[in-house]
Amino acid sequence: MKGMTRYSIFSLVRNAIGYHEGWPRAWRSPEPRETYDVIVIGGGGHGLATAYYLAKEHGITNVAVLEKSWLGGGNTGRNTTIVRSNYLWDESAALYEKSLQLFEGMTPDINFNIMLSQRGVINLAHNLHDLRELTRRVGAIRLNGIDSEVLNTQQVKAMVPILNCQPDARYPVLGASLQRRAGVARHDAIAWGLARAADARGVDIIQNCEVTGILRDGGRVTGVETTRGTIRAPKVGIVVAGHTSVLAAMAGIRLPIQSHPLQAMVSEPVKPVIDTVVMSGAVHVYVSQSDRGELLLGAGIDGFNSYAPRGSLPVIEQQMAACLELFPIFSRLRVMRTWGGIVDVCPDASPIIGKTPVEGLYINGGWGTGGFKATPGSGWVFAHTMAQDRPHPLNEPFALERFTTGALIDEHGAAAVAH
Ligand code: FAD
Ligand code: PYC
Repeated sequence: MKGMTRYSIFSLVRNAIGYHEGWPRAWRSPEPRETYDVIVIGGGGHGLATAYYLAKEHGITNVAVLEKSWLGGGNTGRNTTIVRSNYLWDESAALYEKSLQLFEGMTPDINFNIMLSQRGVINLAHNLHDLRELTRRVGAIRLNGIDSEVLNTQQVKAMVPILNCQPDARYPVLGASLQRRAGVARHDAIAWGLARAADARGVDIIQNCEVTGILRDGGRVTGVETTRGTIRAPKVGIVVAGHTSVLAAMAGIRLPIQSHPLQAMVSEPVKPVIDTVVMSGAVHVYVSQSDRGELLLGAGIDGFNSYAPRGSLPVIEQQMAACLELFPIFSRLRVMRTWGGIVDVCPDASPIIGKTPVEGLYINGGWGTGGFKATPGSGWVFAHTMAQDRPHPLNEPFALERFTTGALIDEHGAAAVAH
């Protein structure tokens, strides 16, 4: 309470008993106009960040974000909130580091607390190969000026006392990599804060507006068909995560993307037991603890393709088995909820951000299991690409053409969660 004014205490009490009545809307709910300068399809974090940076960095405010359901109801609201920039290749390191830096300045920038908690992310090594690979990665990451370090078993145990570090464990812990600036951020806050900030700059955010067709005049895009009528624009960005290939197909473009379910779960809340994020790519489980005390657990993708945002029981079972090998102390915890999202996976586990063969049509997708951490960076480079009709140097390597030139950016290892 220290530092709170009498007004804010009064306001807190009044709102607590007043059913939140009379609160102003955080963003408007306008009817769609007939035309805009730019249409962004998809009201997840990446679409909202694109709209925000179009307005803020490029002065383009005649923008509509079209969302088929509610803001952040896709992967933005379903992910496990891990942010980090410990990627192997220079191209990825630069992009994800830009994003982490934008996250570091985002709360004051959009005047909304995104609850960035730089509690560190630990990636475990369970055998000598893991350890050598991880050590090589740490070297590459540091060469790009990004913080990363190798921990030995004792250092891991000191940071995560509840981790089973016995030498005879089924998955012995031989060491780990640590990025101290990595951590978690509140996913809903990022969607809501970006929506409010974009709206304040004049962007129209239109929910319950599904894009059902992409309009072309020869080789140019001219707008979209939606469940709320035709909306025209000379520039259209597709930012729809698991549905990227569906939307691209509406414009006659075939993408090398597959959509898979990715699941996560939370336990009942308990007192603080783990104050960092622990991931094991080899065992396929990762754990952090939420502000409410729940253990937040995730695994790899479900192997089958699907557009239904739920997964299968065997993946949950396998994930729980792995989790209990690493953290026997969790054996009596109850799982409260499980859910899934649909992730869009490229063959090289890197995203596609750039122009398409259709003039005025741009794609930002293929983030697979790891796009939350890229939210502001992705929006920032995509806004540049759409505003200037050419990629920013940071997203130039992530063009669609790489699948014909062969200049792939293979980040399967850095994905941390198999995809
Ligand atoms: P979304 O938030 O999915 O937004 C796309 C929007 O497009 C949706 O709201 C959807 O409704 C809308 N849309 C789709 N079709 C249409 C249409 N026809 N018309 C209009 N709108 C449409 N990444 C990390 O970095 N760290 C993590 O810890 C992490 N954990 C994850 C855990 C799980 C369980 C899942 C599922 C994903 C996780 N990810 C994580 C990945 C991350 O969530 C995504 O890569 C990222 O959120 C994608 O953001 P987005 O804005 O592109 O997508
Ligand atoms: O990319 O760090 C990540 C991640 C964690 C969980 C899912 N993706």
